[in-house]
Amino acid sequence: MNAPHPNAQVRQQLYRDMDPLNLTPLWEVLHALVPRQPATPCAPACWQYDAVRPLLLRAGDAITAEEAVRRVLILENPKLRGQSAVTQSLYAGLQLIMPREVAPSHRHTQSALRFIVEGSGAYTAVDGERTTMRPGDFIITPSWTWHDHGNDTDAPVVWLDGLDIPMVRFFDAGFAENDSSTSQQVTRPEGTSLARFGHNMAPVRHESPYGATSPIFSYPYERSRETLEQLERSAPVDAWDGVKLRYTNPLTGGWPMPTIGTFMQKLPRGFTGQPWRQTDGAVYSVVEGEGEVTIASGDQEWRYRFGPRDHFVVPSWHTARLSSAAGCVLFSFSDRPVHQALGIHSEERLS
Ligand code: 1HN
Repeated sequence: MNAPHPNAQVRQQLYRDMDPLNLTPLWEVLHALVPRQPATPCAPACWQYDAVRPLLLRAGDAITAEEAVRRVLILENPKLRGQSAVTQSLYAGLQLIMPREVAPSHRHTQSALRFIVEGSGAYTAVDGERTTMRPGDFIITPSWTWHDHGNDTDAPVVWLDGLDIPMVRFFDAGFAENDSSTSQQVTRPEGTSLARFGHNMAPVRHESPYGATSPIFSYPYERSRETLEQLERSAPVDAWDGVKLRYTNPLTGGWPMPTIGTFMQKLPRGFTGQPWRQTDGAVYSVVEGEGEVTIASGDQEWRYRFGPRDHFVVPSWHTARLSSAAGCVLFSFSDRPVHQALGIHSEERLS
């Protein structure tokens, strides 16, 4: 044991005397405030769909979509239980909508993404336009737009919700409102937004209809998959990412959402990826195929084998590597747009 500092008692008395004035000494916490490198409290985690699905379907018996408003099982980071957070800045959940159900119309300042996991043919309506949901589609609900969901098919439909809930909570900037009707009125035929903005063209006299958010609110899987397949055949495969693309806002070339970056990648058959780490923690949804992710931090290591519809989270500044014997397709999202806007994004590609 070190001998106590000669001033230890003087200091303790000083701290006690300042405490009632809501004062505290920086020098006791400085090292934790500015760590030498990111020190997230988040842990890696994996949710296997085989384990989650029965619970989701039981939720389908236990509560209606209308009662629940949104029937969702939140994917909580094991080290952030009770905070409705998958990382410090992001929320993720799996939402179920049963045949003939409606999730009532509302709007909020939080932005949402939907990534369709199971079932085909449910719809989400955004600002008067419906979009049919198919597995692998990436769909956006821009901040403060009315949205409701419905399922006119005979099968349950499940999607991954990604929202910037913890971020908006951090900024104390959340507003929300319920619509006067359960399902909003349809004012435009399906596909109008994609036709206007999704073909490398744009209306001649347009304003960005959703501010910093993409005017396309559905990015169909068919197109993403075809693109990745073509690139796998015709372009070099990245040693870290396989074939990986980010989704874009066609009006700016930037991210589709101001707070959340989204990606889709294909790992070719037999891919053994190099390790990397980056400051933006990311959530992955497995679309097709199988593989393995290894995540390491300090002397700890996590290894998850994954298959279709499984979800996992790679926290900030954890070293990760992906491999796939059979080949696979992965969707992912992170808070990278915010890191970049603040000039604090950092990435290391290791080998
Ligand atoms: C929300 O509005 C949806 O619209 C899903 O489907 C998840 C989680 C927290 C707050 C609002 C939706 C949500 C949410």
